[in-house]
Amino acid sequence: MTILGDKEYFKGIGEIPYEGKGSDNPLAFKYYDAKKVVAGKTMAEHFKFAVAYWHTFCGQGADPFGPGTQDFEWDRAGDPMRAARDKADAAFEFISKMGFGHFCFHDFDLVAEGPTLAESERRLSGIVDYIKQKKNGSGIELLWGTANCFSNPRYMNGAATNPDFDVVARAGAQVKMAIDATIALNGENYVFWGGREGYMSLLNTDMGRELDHMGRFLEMARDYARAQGFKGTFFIEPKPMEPMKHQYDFDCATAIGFLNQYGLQDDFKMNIEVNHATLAQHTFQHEIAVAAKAGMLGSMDANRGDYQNGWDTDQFPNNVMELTEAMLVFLEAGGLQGGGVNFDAKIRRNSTDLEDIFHAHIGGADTFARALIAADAIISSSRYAQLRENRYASFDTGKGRQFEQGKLDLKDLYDIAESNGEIAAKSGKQELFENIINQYI
Ligand code: XUL
Ligand code: CO
Repeated sequence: MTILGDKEYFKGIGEIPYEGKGSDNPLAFKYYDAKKVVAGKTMAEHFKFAVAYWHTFCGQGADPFGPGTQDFEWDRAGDPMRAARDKADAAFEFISKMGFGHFCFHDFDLVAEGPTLAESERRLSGIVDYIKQKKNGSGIELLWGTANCFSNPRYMNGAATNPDFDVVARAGAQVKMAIDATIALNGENYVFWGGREGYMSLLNTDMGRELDHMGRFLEMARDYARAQGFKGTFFIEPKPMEPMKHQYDFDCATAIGFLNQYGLQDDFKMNIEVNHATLAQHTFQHEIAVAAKAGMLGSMDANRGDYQNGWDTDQFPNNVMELTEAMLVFLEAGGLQGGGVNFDAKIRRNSTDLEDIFHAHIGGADTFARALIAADAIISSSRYAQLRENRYASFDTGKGRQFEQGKLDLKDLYDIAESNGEIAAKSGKQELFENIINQYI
């Protein structure tokens, strides 16, 4: 089997070349040069760009007000296995033409869920065998797999946190099968996004019990995967709301606290999504910084929200300024631990051409690349790092140093304050910092 299936889906579009910022070719990278070394690693190594199966090959542009608008050829076969193979052919053709090395999936992105658990498992193992052959020698790897435990109506009250044990067991079966599929495809990581793990109303919810169930469920999943020889990292993908009013993995700080409480901190890290950070009233770089501080900066779901509305619009990244700020934290943290940058983003409903999918991913990769180059230059050539360090200079010597070393007590602080008298104002210089970012973009 070749990367291209029997049929070419993206006709007239070849491999996307890097042509540099002077190029006017809409089907070329202007900044993303996979082999270019920035801060000691190639761009391909820094990012490990992944294509999200669900948005790119399953979504058809439906919104709450109307059905899909995107009628793509791989979606037309009636038979579920035929349709799944067509989709895999289209996926591998697209990923290889983009020159990316990874993809991510939910179990039932690969193939439609069957009417019974046994039939679903039969379908899943059939398509996993097919994709395994396609992967062979292609250079395309699975960044992570996950289970969709939120779309089926059975999960309307949650999956691992459902008040009905039978639903929890069903979710467990699904996660087991998704872990099996991930391992069979040599997946590098496994993700949990708790879409319906939360509540709509606390009136009918025993939150403490649900959190305990979630902790136990994740422990079981980890133990099962490890027993099967899975060496990768598990990621929690925080999101504060949508579909639930309140989700338990609200943001990185909440999810990290949860992992520590349930003894899961050595096997799990964060998968941070830009639009989820925004919904939690955080910036993306805030979430990266929180995860990095805990040693849990695992992976990223790249996208962006919309400033004029408050939901998860999953648009492709295009804001260089914001992403440069994020890349500063990313580089200073030493990059991602095991994960990569997954484009959890979709073309707009009225983008209905096949080439729109290419434009979207090219733009996303170029924005990341441009931000990385700028952030690296800021760290290595500007006064940014020094200016920030200077703000903390009073902790480098004398009493400040003793404070950091734990050598002072509260009475010592009192004595120091008393002898100091009034303190002179020291500017935070935010505008200067902002100007430095602008200068290097
Ligand atoms: C939903 C979302 C998911 C996860 C995987 O907002 O981001 O697609 O990335 O389940
Ligand atoms: Co996501």
